[in-house]
Amino acid sequence: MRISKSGNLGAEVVGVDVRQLSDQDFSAIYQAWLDCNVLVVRDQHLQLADYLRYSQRFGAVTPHPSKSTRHPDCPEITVLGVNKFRADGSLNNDIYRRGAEGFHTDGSYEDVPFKATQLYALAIPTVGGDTFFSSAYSAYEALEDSLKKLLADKTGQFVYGGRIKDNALLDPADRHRKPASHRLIQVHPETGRTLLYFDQRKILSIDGLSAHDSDAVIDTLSVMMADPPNQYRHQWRKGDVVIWDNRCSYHKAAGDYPADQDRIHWRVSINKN
Ligand SMILES: O=C(O)CCC(=O)C(=O)O
Ligand SMILES: [Fe+2]
Repeated sequence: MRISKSGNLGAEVVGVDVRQLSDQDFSAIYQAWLDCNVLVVRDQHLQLADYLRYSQRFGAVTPHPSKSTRHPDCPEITVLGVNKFRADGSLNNDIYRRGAEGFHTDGSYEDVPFKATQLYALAIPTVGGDTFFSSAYSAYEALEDSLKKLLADKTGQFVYGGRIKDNALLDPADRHRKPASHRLIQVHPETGRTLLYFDQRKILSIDGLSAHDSDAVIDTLSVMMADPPNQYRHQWRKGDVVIWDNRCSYHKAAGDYPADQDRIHWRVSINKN
């Protein structure tokens, strides 16, 4: 097994079969993931059960709230990129551009957000379809001192769909959940590093500010998140298994590949334990 790190964001592992991974090699992978926030394992050949078993080494895997996109034989696995054309032949952007509407962190609408998300690439288009990542540690460091101070003790309210109610992938009965509350400046529980916890697509408001000031701060942070500092762009290959740390990174899909080609991933949400 060989692990190469590209700076402090993104690590690549080659020469390993995750179906047969020793505890020692898994520890090295886990540490590289903590160090680099995003970890890519190349060249895997996995069945549903293999993928689930490997994912569970990072923590408990739970079904995603979008029921319509769960794998029919395995609810813990969401399938990305299938059924992107409607019966009338039109392109369904909720599927095709899922995750492409801006940098975000997954599960901020949960009281305990997903620790990690992992994707396994089953089909990759010939062009486009990359995923962009960036570091929430770097975003914190890039904040003006006045904003670091203002946000130090603030919490935000987060809900699936956020201020614009972008929640078409949820069943109608699941669209009215209570927002979750999270501190905006956090210390990562495993690395001890300080980060900005923010998701422009899911945040509703910042507690303790007037509606005007809350919107103004959300707008300022959203401008930074349009092109956040310290990015890694992942160009997918079939067989890649990529895991990212939702506690300290943001990501977005490019959403730009030819729609007549397949881009299909198995996706899991990994919880704290
Ligand atoms: O398809 C991708 O590249 C990422 C989609 C996404 O945001 C997610 O799976 O959470
Ligand atoms: Fe996402």
